[in-house]
Amino acid sequence: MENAEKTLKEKFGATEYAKLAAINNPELHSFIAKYVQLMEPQTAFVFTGSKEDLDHVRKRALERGEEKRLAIPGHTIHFDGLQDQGRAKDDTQILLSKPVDFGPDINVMDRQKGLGEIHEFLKGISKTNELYVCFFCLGPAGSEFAIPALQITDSAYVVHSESLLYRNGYEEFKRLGAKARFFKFVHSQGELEGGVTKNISKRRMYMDIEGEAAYSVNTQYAGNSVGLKKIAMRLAIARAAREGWLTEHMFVVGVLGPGRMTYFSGAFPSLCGKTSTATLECCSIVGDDIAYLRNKAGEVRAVNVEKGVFGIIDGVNSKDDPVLWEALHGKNEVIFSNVLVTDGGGVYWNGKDGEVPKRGVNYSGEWRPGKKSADGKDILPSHKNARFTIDLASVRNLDPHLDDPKGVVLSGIIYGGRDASTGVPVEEAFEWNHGVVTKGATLESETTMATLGKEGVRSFNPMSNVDFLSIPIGEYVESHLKFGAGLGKPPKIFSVNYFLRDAGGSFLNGKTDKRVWLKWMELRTRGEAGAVRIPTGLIPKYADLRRLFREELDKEYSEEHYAKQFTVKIPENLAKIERMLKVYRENVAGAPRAVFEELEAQKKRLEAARSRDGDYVAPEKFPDA
Ligand code: SPV
Ligand code: MN
Repeated sequence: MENAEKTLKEKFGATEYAKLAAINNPELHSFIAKYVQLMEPQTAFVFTGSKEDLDHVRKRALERGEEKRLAIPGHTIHFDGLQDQGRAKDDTQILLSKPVDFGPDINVMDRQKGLGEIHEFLKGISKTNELYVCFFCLGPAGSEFAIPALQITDSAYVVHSESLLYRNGYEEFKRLGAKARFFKFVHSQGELEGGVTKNISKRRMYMDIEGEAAYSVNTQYAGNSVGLKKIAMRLAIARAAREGWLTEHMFVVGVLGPGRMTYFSGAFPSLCGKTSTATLECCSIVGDDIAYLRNKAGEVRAVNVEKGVFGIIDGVNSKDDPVLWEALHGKNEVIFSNVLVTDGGGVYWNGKDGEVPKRGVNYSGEWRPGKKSADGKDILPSHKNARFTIDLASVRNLDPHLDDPKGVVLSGIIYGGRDASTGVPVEEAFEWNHGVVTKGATLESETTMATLGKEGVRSFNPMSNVDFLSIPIGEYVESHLKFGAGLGKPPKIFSVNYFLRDAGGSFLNGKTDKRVWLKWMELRTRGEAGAVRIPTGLIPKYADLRRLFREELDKEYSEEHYAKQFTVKIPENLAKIERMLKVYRENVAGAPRAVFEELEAQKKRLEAARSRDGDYVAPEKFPDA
């Protein structure tokens, strides 16, 4: 221990060491000492979240070329390397002493081997960088939900981003001292070339579940580097499973009903409309990406793990996303990433209002319309996974309960994916288990550019959370069923599908129709709207939607359009059930029985409807619920 203190004093110097000494936690001190010794930074800095500390980090990010100033004061641009534009699944591993098969698409590796490899990579990696030791808190500080988090990183951009995205945890660490059950994140961007990570072939993200620690090296893209975001989710999912609560890839929003606010959470895969739903004008936003859910006296209470947004910028425009548009043009801080920077420090992204600029600089370097990549593909002005980072304080529909230590009571949980062919635009599950299985555990979505690899491939993504699972899929689904069994007042479960297309490939919905679906779900949670009972769940009645389309969007919604959107597609639904039965039978060890029971029952209902009315059945053929 004395050795640890000696190392810390030497490496940090008196001023910085004093900040560490204020936290009475020997485990914390020796962990930090271990990594400053191993990573050999030029200098070391302790980030407490004070104004001075923040100024230091902002300045460093500019000096190091990790960020550049834009025309609007407080706005900066960060570029990730060409090969570093999304989460890298192939370089990500869950480390376990006794590796088991988690199910499709999740990499699991021997813990000792993984720790050995990553520590080898970390040796001397920060020689030309400053190392930052930072204290944050996942969830509202001082609450039952809170998890203190230590971030060690040599990237000022990571610290800057985390200062916008997470609550300060320095006071929490001081208060808890040696009692803190904290998560630990170690990151290095590695050697830089032109401001971006050079050794991409040595990129690794390893999550040590047993040690509640995670390591990420030779990457800058925030989904790989910002420890508190998706890396922390792996640690939190495992902790939650042990303790009987849930860590979910969900927004949390209040939906305004007549004279009241009703809270929902929603799980969508990346790039499927999660942030744009959470920032709708008719919503009061608590969070857009990650939620912790706990059973409190039989109700589900949820908090936002974060306090900021690292959101998709592609397609954001003033008409469809007025709340985001304002936040991206205001006096508040914004870190843009991987958009096009125009002459004079303006920014442009795909789908922004106005003309496409004639030139600029983006993640590929100098850019002009028509620019092609080495393999002959068009390079768009901004990457499809280009993003913005803001503090939620800068959005005008921020919910007053963001920092409520008790969280908000959820009345509904929504699952949504990118599904061109099968699901209806909105549907309520019959009850909890039916919803968990047919809407959550069997969610399929087309892949997007949020992860490296091919776009548009239909893939199995239980609860939109498969990328972040740190327990086997079967166990994870079981944890949802168990969680529901303990609830006296379970939230209703819904699905939405914003991406349904007609036979010609055109979308069957407008971008803002989601407001109507939300309002309908709000009424359902209060027992104030009827429904039609179809084999897969409960759907809206035409008359309710016609009224809501008028009220919300001033749009005439025809019965013909309703019939098109809500026709039950029996062959597509049956095919999906077969795919899911196969996956759960063959690829998911220990799948709960309820999965098979719910799917078989749904199959029977669909087959009965088909023998009565054929393959494609209009909603009018089904009875009111
Ligand atoms: C997502 O891809 O789901 C995100 C951004 O929210 S990332 O940090 O890359 O996970
Ligand atoms: Mn996300």
